[in-house]
Amino acid sequence: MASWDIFCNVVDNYGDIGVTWRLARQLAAEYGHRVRLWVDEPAAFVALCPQADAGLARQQVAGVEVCHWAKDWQPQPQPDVVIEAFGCTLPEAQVAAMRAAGKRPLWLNLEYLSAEDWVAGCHGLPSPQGQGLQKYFFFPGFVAGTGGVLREGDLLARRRAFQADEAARQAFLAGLGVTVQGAERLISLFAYENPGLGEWLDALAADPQATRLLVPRGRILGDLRRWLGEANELQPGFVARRGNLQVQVLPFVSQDDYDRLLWCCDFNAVRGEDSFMRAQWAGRPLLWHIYQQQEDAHWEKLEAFLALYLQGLSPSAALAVRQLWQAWNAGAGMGAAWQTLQPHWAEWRAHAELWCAEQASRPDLAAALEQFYLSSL
Ligand code: TRH
Repeated sequence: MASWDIFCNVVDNYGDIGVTWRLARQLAAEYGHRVRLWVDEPAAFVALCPQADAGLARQQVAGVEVCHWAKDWQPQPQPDVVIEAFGCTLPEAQVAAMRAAGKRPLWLNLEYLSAEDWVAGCHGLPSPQGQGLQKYFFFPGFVAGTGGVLREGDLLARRRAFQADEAARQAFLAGLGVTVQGAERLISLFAYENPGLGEWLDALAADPQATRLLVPRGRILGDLRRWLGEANELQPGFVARRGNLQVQVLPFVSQDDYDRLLWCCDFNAVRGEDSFMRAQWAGRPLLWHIYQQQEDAHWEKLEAFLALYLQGLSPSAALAVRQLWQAWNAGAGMGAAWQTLQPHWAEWRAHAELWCAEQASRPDLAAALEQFYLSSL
């Protein structure tokens, strides 16, 4: 057992805390490590983990000591490993304490997930920090030579058991106030603001196949409200029908329940990094709203992922999926792209499970971190 400190600065949204909270739990549960998670915005953490208390400076949750990373952070006893998540700058006092420590912790900068080619070349590289102190770049990724992606050891078994258990699915959905009518297709929607939403919803409303769209509270609700022509802000519990489309607004659920929601749906629109990965583990077709970066750098990241993900699909299905993702991220063209996709559903669904299995055949991120730590001893 070793001690790990993970530092998380909540930039915006939930991805930073979403990834670090998941990693912290896994390191504690599967490797028996003593893990402290330092987060500067406890409210963001509590959104994902409602049983926690945003007012506490320290609390033990799911085997992890979750601590408020306050501005006047004071040096702590040095752990064996320090993870600086997503280039968040460590407290000066922490860096000074590491320099002064007789036995220096392994210092890792955990980077954002990307499928770009350069990632494998940069994964694990050291960066000298003065006075003999090193920091190492740890890059998650989808291919050999990268740090892998987060996946708990029992995740796929739990997911498959849940998906095979119709009563469990119905009970979970009922807990959210969702009752599926007949052969309705279930779609979940988690996205940034998107001007392309209306075109997609028009297509769903006109589709011969009935759809129930489940929308956890979040940034897309404004676009949804405008399309519906509703005067008031949409709240959890809101339900409306337009043509063959039933829209239902859900609360923002715990991270574990969000997984279950993805497992329940036939199609998941996700965003950022963590929900994007979780939708892949759901083994179902997905639509990725990528986090926008300066100078459109996100487009290369999107295309790099598609170049991997679409391998094995027929050329026409691959083109249809690519066009759908491009339309969603461009915020235009969703109606036509949705129509083009229709003949390819069965193929995409089978492919999603194959992609999931292929990714699961690689070491996951926590295993790769553990290995890196052990090799450093
Ligand atoms: O919130 P995000 O947009 O986070 C983003 C990305 O990580 C992006 O790469 C990063 O640069 C930026 O933040 C700063 O999307 P993401 O990564 O999917 O994180 C959302 C988290 O919220 C994820 O852990 C799932 C969780 N979630 C719930 O727990 N309950 C919910 O109801 C929903 C919708 C999400």
